[in-house]
Amino acid sequence: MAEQTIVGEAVLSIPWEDKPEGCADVVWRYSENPIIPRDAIPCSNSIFNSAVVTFGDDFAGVFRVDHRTRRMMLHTGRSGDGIHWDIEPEPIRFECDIPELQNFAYGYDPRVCKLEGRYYVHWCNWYHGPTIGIAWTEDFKTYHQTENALLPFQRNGVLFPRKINGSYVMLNRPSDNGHTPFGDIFLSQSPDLIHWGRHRYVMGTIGGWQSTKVGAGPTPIETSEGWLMIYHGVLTSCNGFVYSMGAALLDLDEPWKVMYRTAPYLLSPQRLYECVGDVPNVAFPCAAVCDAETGRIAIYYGAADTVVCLAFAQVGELIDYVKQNSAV
Ligand code: BMA
Repeated sequence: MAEQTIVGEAVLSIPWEDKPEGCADVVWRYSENPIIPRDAIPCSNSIFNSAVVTFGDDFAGVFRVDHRTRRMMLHTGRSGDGIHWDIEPEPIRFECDIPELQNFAYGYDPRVCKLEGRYYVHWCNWYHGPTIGIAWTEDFKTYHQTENALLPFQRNGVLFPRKINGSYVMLNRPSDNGHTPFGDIFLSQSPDLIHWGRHRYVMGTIGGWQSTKVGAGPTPIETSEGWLMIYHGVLTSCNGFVYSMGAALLDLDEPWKVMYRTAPYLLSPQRLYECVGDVPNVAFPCAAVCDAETGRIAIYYGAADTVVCLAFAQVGELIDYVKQNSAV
């Protein structure tokens, strides 16, 4: 095994499947994909772009469920193995004492970050346009919603799992009110998870599969080589947007500094469940569970805006690949 290591906890129960014989990919798909079908609960039109973390000896998560009304809602899910999930039939009702934010209109593309003993949920939250909503929970039963992090229009808010140089840090992606045809990744810093500033540019589009826009995916993974940021990149084809997955290594102390990023994609929509659905040709990563002991990474991604899928990587192999196939 390569010597690059994950800084974090051991998760011996991580979902895992060895790379198939003869597979040349650095990120490979779970053979039983999709792991969550679109109709897993009675109200769901689709379940995708969802966030998963370890919770005690088990797993918990916040799932994007587009209802049959086509309202975008967030639901709690629980799992013993990270693969088979029980999604609650009722959406999350956030506790919130801020009158202006109590009227939850929609939420989508959640991320969950374990930070200082709490689980912070952040998602694309409507407040006169899409912005980044934040709530925390300790039990995945009661969720305490706090201030939106930023002004509209924003998507893909992604918290780092610890303070860096005394500040909380969040990646974000300024956007517009629609199906944004542009988008670079920025980073904002906060003393208290309420007030955000000291904004920094992280990275933008560079061509090919990442030529229209880019956005951060799972909680960045701390490694011996820097923060491993898995992200999505978008290409505009004559049939519309194509969402693929790549990765970058960010400086540990100044994470707006990109050291390496993948010129080729790591995974692009090629399987039927990624190419056919409510929005074809989408692979959209939102979460990763990592085992510091073995270097295993399990990536959760939404496919075709319809279902939830799993893919796997080995940290050493992934970091070597990012370094050797980089265009910054
Ligand atoms: C983005 C977001 C994602 C979605 C993607 C493709 O703007 O809305 O939730 O997966 O478009 O439709």
